[in-house]
Amino acid sequence: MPIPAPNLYPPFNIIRLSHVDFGVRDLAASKAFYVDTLGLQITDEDDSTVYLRAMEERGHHCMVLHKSTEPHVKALSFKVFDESELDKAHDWFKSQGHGVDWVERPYQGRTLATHDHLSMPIEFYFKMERLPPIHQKYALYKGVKPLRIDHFNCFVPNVDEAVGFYNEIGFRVTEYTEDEESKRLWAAWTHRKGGVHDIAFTNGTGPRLHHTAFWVPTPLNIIDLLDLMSTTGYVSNIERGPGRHGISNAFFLYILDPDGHRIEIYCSDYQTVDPDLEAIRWDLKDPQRQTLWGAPAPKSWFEHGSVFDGLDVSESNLGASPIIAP
Ligand code: DHY
Repeated sequence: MPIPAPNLYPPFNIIRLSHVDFGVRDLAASKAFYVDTLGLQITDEDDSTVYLRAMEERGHHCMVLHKSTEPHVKALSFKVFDESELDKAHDWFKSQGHGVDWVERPYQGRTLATHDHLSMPIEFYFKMERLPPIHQKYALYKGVKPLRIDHFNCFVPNVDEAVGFYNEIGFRVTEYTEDEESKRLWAAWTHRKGGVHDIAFTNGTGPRLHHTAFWVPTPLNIIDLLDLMSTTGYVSNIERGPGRHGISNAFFLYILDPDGHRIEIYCSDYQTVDPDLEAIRWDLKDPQRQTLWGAPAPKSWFEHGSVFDGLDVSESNLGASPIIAP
């Protein structure tokens, strides 16, 4: 299927991805990973929950960790332009038959909890508590010096359908991988904020979260993180990279947190704000689409993902063939 024409006047205006809420089994272990090793800043915490932000972020949190018996993802959250756009989002999801709920979320104004076409929990809000800037408090920079959350990537059983749904709510495709034989999408990168992606979709058992990415200042910060992780007990948490992606042209590293939630450290993609930007097509058989330098991704990268809370992913949701890249 060809990718859809961009929907330049969506039913409501999403600005960008905002934050992710992870269920984690051991808050102390997760803090050692996200705060002491990666360098995210704690903005609030109690015995069961930790709120984190990255160095450039003015909103209260880009990640919430809550104590849980099993690892899971509670929801993926997006910021809309203003309160009227939030009401439009509510009305649109309701009109499409998706469940809608107004939920209480600390440090956020009115928040809409709903689901996408695969029942993946997504939330929208327009207002979050603002914090003083810390991007020039250089004494606070640690770890990989994470600047901001950059994107989500989700495993879905049918990438064409996912692109269709998210295109309706305004996400525009920047790059995609097509299976030459079936002409089906194998993966697609879609954005609202003017980078390569806010949310990408990868063919696989789903919906599950493949990874959450953080933007860092330079590739050298990634090398420093590798040196740190490999000498502080995290060598087996390093999964793929470092390398340069073909798709997005970003410098990357994939690591796994103590519960197996995958984090991508991501540096330097390109601007995509033009409404008439042509999406870039890649052939599934081209090994350089993943890593420009040719190194293949490990098997775990195609198979391992985080489940959403309460969302059973059965065999029937296996992605279409070929589920694993050649
Ligand atoms: C790719 C994956 C990403 C990303 C950009 C490009 C391509 C790939 O390795 O399959 O997660 O952020």
